[in-house]
Amino acid sequence: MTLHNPQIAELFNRYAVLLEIKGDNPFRVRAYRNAARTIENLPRDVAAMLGEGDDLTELPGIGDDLAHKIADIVSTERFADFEKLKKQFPPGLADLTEVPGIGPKRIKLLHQKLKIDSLAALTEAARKGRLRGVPGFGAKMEAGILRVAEKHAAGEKRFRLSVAEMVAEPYVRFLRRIKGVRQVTLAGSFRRRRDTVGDLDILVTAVPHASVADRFVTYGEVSEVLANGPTKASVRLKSGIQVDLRVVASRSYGAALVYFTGSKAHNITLRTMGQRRGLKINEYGVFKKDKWIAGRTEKDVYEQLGLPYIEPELRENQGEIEAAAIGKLPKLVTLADIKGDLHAHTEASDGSATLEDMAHAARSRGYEYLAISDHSKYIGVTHGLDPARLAAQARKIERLNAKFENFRILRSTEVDILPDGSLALPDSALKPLDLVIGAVHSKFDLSARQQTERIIRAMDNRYVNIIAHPFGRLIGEREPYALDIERLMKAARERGCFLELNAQPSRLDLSDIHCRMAKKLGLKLAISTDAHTAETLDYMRFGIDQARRGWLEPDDVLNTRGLKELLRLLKRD
Ligand code: DGT
Ligand code: CA
Ligand code: CA
Repeated sequence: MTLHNPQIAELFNRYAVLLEIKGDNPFRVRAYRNAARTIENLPRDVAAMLGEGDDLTELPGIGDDLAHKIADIVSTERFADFEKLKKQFPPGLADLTEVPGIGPKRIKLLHQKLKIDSLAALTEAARKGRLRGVPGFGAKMEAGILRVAEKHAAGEKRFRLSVAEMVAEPYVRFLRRIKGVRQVTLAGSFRRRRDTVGDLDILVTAVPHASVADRFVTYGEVSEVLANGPTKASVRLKSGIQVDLRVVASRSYGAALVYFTGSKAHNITLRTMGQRRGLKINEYGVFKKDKWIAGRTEKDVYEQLGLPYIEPELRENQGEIEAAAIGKLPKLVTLADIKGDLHAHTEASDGSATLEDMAHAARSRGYEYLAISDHSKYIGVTHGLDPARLAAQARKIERLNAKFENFRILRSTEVDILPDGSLALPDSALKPLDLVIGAVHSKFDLSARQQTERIIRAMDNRYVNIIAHPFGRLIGEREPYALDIERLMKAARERGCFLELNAQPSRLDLSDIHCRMAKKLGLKLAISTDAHTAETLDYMRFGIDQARRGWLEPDDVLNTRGLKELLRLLKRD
């Protein structure tokens, strides 16, 4: 299994772009885009699903034809239709879509007006200011193009945490099966749960002479061996991710784990603290006058510095060591603290599960409530609900709720915030709901002041409770839009509104830094999955990861409250 979900999704997206440039049937174009989105958001690797005989046509937007194509791509490692279509165009043309904001129409325009047919040509034109004359290409677009070019030049590519997980888990299983191996632990930014990782760092303890590194480089997914020594190795996988391995003895496990979990800045501060106590700290242990005194567990290492254990998510040298020293570490929120999910979709709009299935899935996760927040009817939104459909859904929810004990579906909507800050649904449609989520899905290019005021205006509506994915970023695809987040947070707090930490691994919006800002400002956040399928209610854990990185405690999170208290907190005025 070689091509993973993100790569298959990318192939489909690029294919859709070429189809569109060619002027192919718009339904076909949309079908490939939808399929790309489905695959991208799957919680499991599609290659693994095929391996287990799963029927892909059960996935939303995947019919017989697409299911065959996916199976083909997985088994042949190439997308034949795409290769064929590509031959009709200059070779670099589809790469142009990597630039945020550049779609088929603009590519066509660039090609016709300036004969631009590759990223290199585009960069060159941007540098020389030749794009200025082309309609729709302002200074902002120019800056975006140059940013993408820089990233390419630096070979800098980071991978979403969820993608890294899909790649890492089978590798870890492979390593666990090697004879003589004891522990296998993922360290680095992966363990600190950063939203993206640059590479994977795997720490292994093993009996002496277990030849772990030699086996490590034989893994089927390896495309290139970068280094291979007795206790260290590095490889690049076919997915493009680099993986570093370190093998240590058991008595160094804790010290090595501290070292390779990082962050580097956290480690440097620890080492400096150690020096003041006459201790040397490295990946092999804590040493006093060259004598090993600790290193078996992480707790032992921190203890030598007079510190309690510090959770990996906090290890960014952002005050966690100082907080630990005075016994003021936060008691971080955990998945077990979450009492419900406040943002989910059903087949009524663009989700794929029924209301009943979503409720069942939420109950089986031990939740007390689930908000069903299908999209409002608005241009560009597929199957958005108008007031009549929303009211009908609310009645259906009430009938279902009558059957539940200790569980409730909350009537909600994800209503579009229009460019002027008004909402896509009238107040009369919002009033009967249990909670209203406002979201921006259009006009991303407003100035920070305009965008902030647009959202504040939406919160001026007394029925609005939560602002979804406040920055609108899509990790690796779309930059966050300009926003005065501190002003927005203060405005939310004043109005009794909340902001969302959207737990989709492609969003994670608000980010860790903004979680911390919200906590400092005394604004509670909702951690919500925005699930479009029953399975992806499990994305909650990705939201929890970022909340923990943002120092959030249960009290800082809206949906750690039981139903009664939640409804009280949602009341405005
Ligand atoms: P990444 O891969 O860019 O997402 O971030 P990390 O934190 O995983 O960084 P990476 O893979 O370069 O190194 C893994 C850990 O190893 C890092 O978090 C701390 C440790 N480390 C790496 N280089 C150094 C160093 O020069 N000094 C110290 N103290 N630690 C280092
Ligand atoms: Ca790393
Ligand atoms: Ca590394």
